[in-house]
Amino acid sequence: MRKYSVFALAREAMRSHSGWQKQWDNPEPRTQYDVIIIGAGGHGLGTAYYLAKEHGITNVAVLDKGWIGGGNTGRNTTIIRSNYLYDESAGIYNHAINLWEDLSKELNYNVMFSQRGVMMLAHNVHDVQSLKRHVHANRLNGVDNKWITANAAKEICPPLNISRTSRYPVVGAALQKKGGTARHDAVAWGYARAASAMGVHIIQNCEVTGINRNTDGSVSGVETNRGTIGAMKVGVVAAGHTSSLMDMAGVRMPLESYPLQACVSEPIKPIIPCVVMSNSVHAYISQSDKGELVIGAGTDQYTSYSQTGSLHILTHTLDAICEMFPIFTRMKMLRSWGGIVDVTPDRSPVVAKTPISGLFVNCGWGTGGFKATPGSANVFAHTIAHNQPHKINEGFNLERFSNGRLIDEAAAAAVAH
Ligand code: FAD
Ligand code: PYC
Repeated sequence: MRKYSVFALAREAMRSHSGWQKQWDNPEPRTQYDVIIIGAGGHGLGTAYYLAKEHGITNVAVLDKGWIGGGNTGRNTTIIRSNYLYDESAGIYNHAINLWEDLSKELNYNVMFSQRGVMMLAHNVHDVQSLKRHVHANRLNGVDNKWITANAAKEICPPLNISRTSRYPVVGAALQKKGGTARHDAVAWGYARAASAMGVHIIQNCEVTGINRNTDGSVSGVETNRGTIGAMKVGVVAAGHTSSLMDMAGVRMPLESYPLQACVSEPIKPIIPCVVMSNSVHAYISQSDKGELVIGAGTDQYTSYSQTGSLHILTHTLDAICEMFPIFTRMKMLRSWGGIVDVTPDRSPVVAKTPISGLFVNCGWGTGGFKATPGSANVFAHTIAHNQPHKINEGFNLERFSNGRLIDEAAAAAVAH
């Protein structure tokens, strides 16, 4: 089943861009930076880019234990939408969509943002109520989303089976037309190239093994497999690994890490014109520009740092996809893979200061942080530069887990999380 390694292909592709590779391929770390970002995924690289571009802070290093975009940024299924229930979420995900719309131009790098629409299927009365509630809440927040009938869903996406006798009958759907997809690794490469051009150091194969503190408790830098590196401020943006990194600074995080997996089929001619998600059966599908059907499963039901999901979870997803799209029953899987996502108790992220002076954290995006990449990076850079949150990420703080001001988005994704 795991026939090709997507990461070997990604590495190969990066090597072939040797001109850019030279710019970010392991510069010697300086002894002192203004800001160190731990994690060269889209959120970390984007943060460095906005620190340099919007706040004039260029003495920045982005450290990664592997290679850029080798974490969840290069492993996700690229769905972008902002149809979340609560005001805080509408704020941050819509901020992201607005930035996505200009990102290719801004970075001079084609991130292949495609607003092909995201359709969320309702299969029963509960789904109808929940999705209609989201539609109403979204419209009040200026987020586009509308309710459509099963026939309208079929008109938009002809391979969808809407027979009343199917195992998961479709009784309607919510459609966010501004939602869609982008090319995941292009986002990391685009931010990396642009940040590097402004003087940011991007240091791969550099694992952070400790977070150092001054005698007054504030952050003084990090320990790495390439030695001690000093910094006035440190931002942890290491999805899936946040708890162990924050533990190095003595901060206990309200997070659990789970494997999340996906797969693609062999490539075929264009057949799925939008993203189709089913919250009830935990399956979703879209088609990449290369023609592969991109299919995602739910999280495993146990915590783990393994970057492989359990086979029965993927099997369930493929069963559900074949029920909803019988036309795909004889398709062949090309490859499958997994990532590790970290999940908070209310399924919303933390983009915030921490109790340690100079230490900031961006985590807890769970199964849904790709869509947020530009928005999250933009407000995290603001938070680091100003030592206080941007209005958009004020609610995504750590204090909410003690004062109870939770942002409960547990029903927001079509992914078991
Ligand atoms: P990452 O890209 O994971 O980057 C973190 C980096 O930190 C990694 O490169 C890692 O090597 C590095 N790191 C970790 N520990 C250390 C250390 N000690 N020292 C140095 N570096 C370290 N979201 C969506 O919105 N839509 C989707 O369709 C979607 N589908 C998904 C499907 C799958 C299968 C998975 C796994 C996730 C999916 N997500 C999706 C979630 C999304 O991928 C993540 O929320 C997002 O990519 C997180 O980006 P990041 O930059 O924070 O983290
Ligand atoms: O948040 O839309 C999402 C998503 C889809 C797949 C994984 N996450």
